[in-house]
Parts: sequence; C-alpha cells; structure tokens
Amino acid sequence: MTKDSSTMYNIAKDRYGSLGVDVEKSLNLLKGISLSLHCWQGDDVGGFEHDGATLNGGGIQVTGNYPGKARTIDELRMDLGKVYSLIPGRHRLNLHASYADFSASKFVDRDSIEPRHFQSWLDWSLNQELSLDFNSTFFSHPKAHGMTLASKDKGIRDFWIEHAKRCRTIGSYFGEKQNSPCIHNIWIADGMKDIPADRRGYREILVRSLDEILRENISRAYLKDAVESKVFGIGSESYVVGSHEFYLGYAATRKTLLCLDMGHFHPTESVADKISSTLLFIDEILLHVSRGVRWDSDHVVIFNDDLLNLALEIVRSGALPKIHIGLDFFDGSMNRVGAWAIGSRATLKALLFALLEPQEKLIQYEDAGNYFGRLALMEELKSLPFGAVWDYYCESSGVVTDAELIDTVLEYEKNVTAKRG
Ligand code: RNT
Ligand code: ZN
Repeated sequence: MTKDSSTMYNIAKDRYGSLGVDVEKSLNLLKGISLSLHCWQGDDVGGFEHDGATLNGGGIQVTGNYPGKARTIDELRMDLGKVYSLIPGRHRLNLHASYADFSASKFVDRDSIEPRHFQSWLDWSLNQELSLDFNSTFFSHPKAHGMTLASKDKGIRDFWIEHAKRCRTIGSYFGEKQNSPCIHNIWIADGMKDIPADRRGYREILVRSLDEILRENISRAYLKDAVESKVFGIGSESYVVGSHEFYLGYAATRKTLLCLDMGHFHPTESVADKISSTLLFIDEILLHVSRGVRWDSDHVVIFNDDLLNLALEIVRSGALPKIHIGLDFFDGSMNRVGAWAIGSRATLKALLFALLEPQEKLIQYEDAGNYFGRLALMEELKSLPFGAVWDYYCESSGVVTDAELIDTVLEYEKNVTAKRG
C-alpha cells in the first residue's frame, strides 16, 4: 500500500461514512462474493474435443483472431491462473462439457462422458481452491445443426437428453468432492430463422425432454440445475423454443434455478428489474453477466449502466446468497486474458459501487415522498471517491490496480501468449 493510496482511502472512508456507509463492512461483503468465471473466454468457446479446432456453430459465433488463444487444456489453465491473479477475491470456474480432458482415455462423444473425463479439472480446481460449475454443451457438434432437446427426431433428442443427464452426474460429482453445490446450466439454441408453423409443438417436446433430464433426484447439496432463455440468436431470429416465458414457467414449476443472461433480452429490457420479481417465485437465480451489442449477446463486460443497475439490484434485493453470478462473454479480437480481467473486475467494481450505496437514507427519502432527495443523492454518489476504495481493495487483496492492469497483461502476452503459434 502506498502512502498516497491509503490517504485517499481514508478520505473516501470518511466521505462515505458521513452518509452512513460503513466502507469496511462493504469490503467484507464484497470479499465474500464469488464470481463464476467462464472457461470459454480463453479459447473462443473452442473446447478440447478436437485438436485445436474452434468449431462454433449451433448458435455460438465468436469473431476475431487475436494471437495467443489457449490451444490446450494446460494453456487454458495457465491463462486462468493469470486471470485469477488479476482479480481480487476467491472465485469459481464455470466449465462447459466440451472442455473434457481425453488425454488419459479414449475420446467419447457427448452422450458418453463421465466424471473421469473431468477428473483433471477437478484435481486442478481443488488444488487452486476453486469450486466448479458446469454446463451441458448443446452446440459445436454435428448433432446440433438443427434442434437438440426440442428436436422432433427421437434419435437426436435422446442423444442430447443422455448428454445432459451425464452432465448432471458430472456436476454432482464436482459438488460432492468440492463441498459446494455445482450449478449446472442448460442453454440450447433451438429455434427457427423464419416463422414456424408449430411453435407449440417444439415447446411441448422441450418440456418433456427437460423433465426426463431432471427425473433423477440429485441432492441440492451437490447440484443445482438452471435453465437459460434467449430472445433470439443468429439463425433463430423468428423463434426461440426456450424463450423467457417458457423457462420462467418451467423453473417456477420444476423448482430449478432460472438463468438470466444480460444479453438475452430486448435491448431496453432491464435484467436488473427482473431480480426482485423472479425471486418471489423462484428460490435462486443464476446470472450470466454479459453485454449485448446489436445482434451479439456476449461482448466483454464493462462498467456501464446496465451492469451498475444489475449490481445495485443484487445488493438492494438483500438476496445475495440466492444469486449466483456467472460471467458469459467472449471476444477473439483482443488479448483474451485482458478481456477476462476487464469483465471480471468491472463486475466486482459494480458490486462495490452498489455495496457503498447508503440504502437506508435512500429508502427514507423514498418513503417520505422526497423523490428529489432520492434522485439527488443517487447523483451525488456517482462522483464520490469510489475509485480510491476500489484501488485500496485491489492493493490489500494483493492484485494490481486498474492503472497497473494494462502493463501486467501485456507482459504476460509478451512472455507467454505471444509465443504461441
Ligand atoms: C449463448 C448463451 C450461453 C453461452 C455459453 C457458452 O447465447 O449465453 O450461456 O454463452 O453457454
Ligand atoms: Zn449465457
């Protein structure tokens, strides 16, 4: 800690204190929040089923070919290690089924994967003191060119149902070994480019497929299932089987988690506003923190209004333990470790901003009908010395401040990622 930064921090602490905010308490709360970092930012959602190939498709499209992408599991783990070292706090890792490790066994297709194909990930994560979350992978596969779980072709449907069942087994294996429930998320791209004649039919099929997947009762101490909707995608502009209404109803009746991805709604719709309603009817939610731009739902997360509003609602709702915060973005056009760090740090920064809000005071104004006071205080907060608290938090957690981030990432690029072919 430099003398300057601790002076700045003390000034900030007093300033927030005068509004009734206990900065130390806020920082302790922040320390307790674990983000689930997505493995797929490091290799453009490639996975390791096929040698070095990025086989997107089936609803996922990554653009950009900045050099240095992780080409092997070891490289990805190395990059992840770097990313965690750039982020204050203890976090989790969110794996996709397509990141199986077949180095110690023969390759098997997705309907045959077993916990042993992820043992090296589990060993690695336990060693790093991280917990794992998991995702079935319904894209980047020859059987994912059309519908998957909503397919009218029984062979295709059964393949994907079996895949998801196996993913639940793998996830619950993680949950048991790591002593922390693994969140298993289901997202499928099933939909249509043009107007379907049978909207209802596919949705009926999807309900049945999901029910079959969830039929085996697995303890929530090990596994929590989540379902993720989308408003449209490339090639599914007219119809997405798993729409928001579909999964909201599904999650409420089947008691699963609901996954809300910030890039999966109409641009003026606010995911922040959905938290307090959703949590009245659903026990827990999973967030996919992302940034939609035009047709893309997965730009690198930045400290913008959408993120801030989300963080404010997470904190204001008082439901932090019921909200699992996963990241979901990917960009192949810039330094990938740096992009990971930007998005993760922005999310934590937004949460810090929210934790420094003088909630009681704002609610007092509101209850008294003093809407001017409420708005004026919200405006005042925007120029409070929040950055000094963030810098202090980074420094006292042993990670770089924003000012040091660029050089640190570029040094890693020079020494490691730039050397990759
Ligand atoms: C895609 C969904 C989904 C994926 C990941 C890779 O639009 O957001 O969550 O990004 O599963
Ligand atoms: Zn998502």
